[in-house]
Amino acid sequence: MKMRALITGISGQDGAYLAKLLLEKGYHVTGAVRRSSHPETTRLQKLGIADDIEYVYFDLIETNNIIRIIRDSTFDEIYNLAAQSFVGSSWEQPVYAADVNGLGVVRLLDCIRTFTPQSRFYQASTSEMFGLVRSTPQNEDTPFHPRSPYGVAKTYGHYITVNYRESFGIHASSGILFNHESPLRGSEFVTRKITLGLARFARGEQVPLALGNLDAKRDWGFAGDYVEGMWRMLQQETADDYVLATGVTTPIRDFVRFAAEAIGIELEWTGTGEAEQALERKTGKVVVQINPRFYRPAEVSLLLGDAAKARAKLGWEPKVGVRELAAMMAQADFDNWPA
Ligand code: NAP
Ligand code: F7E
Repeated sequence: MKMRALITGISGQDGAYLAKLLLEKGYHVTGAVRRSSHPETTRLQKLGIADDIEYVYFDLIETNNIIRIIRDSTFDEIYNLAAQSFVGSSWEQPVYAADVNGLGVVRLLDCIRTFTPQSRFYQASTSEMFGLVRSTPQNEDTPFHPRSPYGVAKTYGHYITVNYRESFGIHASSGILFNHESPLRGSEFVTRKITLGLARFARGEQVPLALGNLDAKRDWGFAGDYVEGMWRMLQQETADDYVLATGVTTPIRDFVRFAAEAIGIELEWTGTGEAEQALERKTGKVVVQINPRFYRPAEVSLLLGDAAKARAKLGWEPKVGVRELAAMMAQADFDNWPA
């Protein structure tokens, strides 16, 4: 009998990589997608797996819909990757973020408790819960101090996952994942915004790329490595919580430099604060400029993860470092331009 997995958020970056991994392992994969006038399977098509998945319409806001899906099938593993995942817009739609990223988790968990308590559950938690970090590096014992409606909602999602594990014995694990990226990353996240902007510049449309806070530091890994960690969590005899991270932190400015170098753009930085710019050394043209519109009401300035527990208990290791990641993304956008 094939193992059966349900992936919510399958149309997103992680959903696509996880679906590919599970299909390679011989799983039957059910993909939960939101109905839309234009069904979103672009990423699954890019990985060549769109036709290998059974789709069900799903929305984390609609309890009855979740009940029917969980009641009518038996899933060995349920991966809850669905979320309003863009931190920036969570200040614009804070109630929606709370509903989907917070209450959505308990809607799903309570259906599992009622209809299929033997299913194993993965919750997509986040380093954004550490927010205004209390200590560095951050691990499973670091206290949370989320800085955005997104982070606050995800913190509820994390604790309700722990609570259903402790209350009802559900095999529910929470993966506290630091930023992970890929050529399939959404275009509003800073890494992909950078690689798309640089590809556009390199291809001759020399429009400056407008960014916000270049001093923020992130621990960036490759999404393909991180979905392997999700799967490993659900293969453990006992459910638990794990940090997945590379243990290297990099300012946004350096990610710009790594990506630019990979496609042959040499940069020279000038100015400070809102006047900071990156010029192409060869031509003096402006490649990057600052637009305060992209500053956040409250910033997460530094994230640096300690994944020692995942290394020891899951045997998980990230394989792709930040320079290689930036080069992979920049090259893909350069090769595929116009996107
Ligand atoms: P993503 O590309 O933005 O994908 C999010 C997915 O959630 C999409 O499939 C989206 O569907 C779906 N979704 C949004 N609202 C929904 C709703 N109300 N009901 C059902 N589905 C909904 O995000 P990602 O980068 O793959 O991240 C996957 C998960 O990991 C998210 O929960 C995110 O918060 C979390 N996470 C991500 C990172 C990271 O660095 N990537 C780090 C830590 C945690 P549509 O295609 O219809 O919009
Ligand atoms: O921002 C700064 C911005 O939007 C990273 C999500 O997957 O990872 C992601 O959240 C940093 C921030 O990701 C721009 O201020 C500067 O400090 O790429 P981001 P994020 O907010 O870290 C976590 C772990 C998740 O869980 C989330 O789902 O970059 N920044 N200039 C900018 N950010 C954006 N988006 N755009 C800019 O122009």
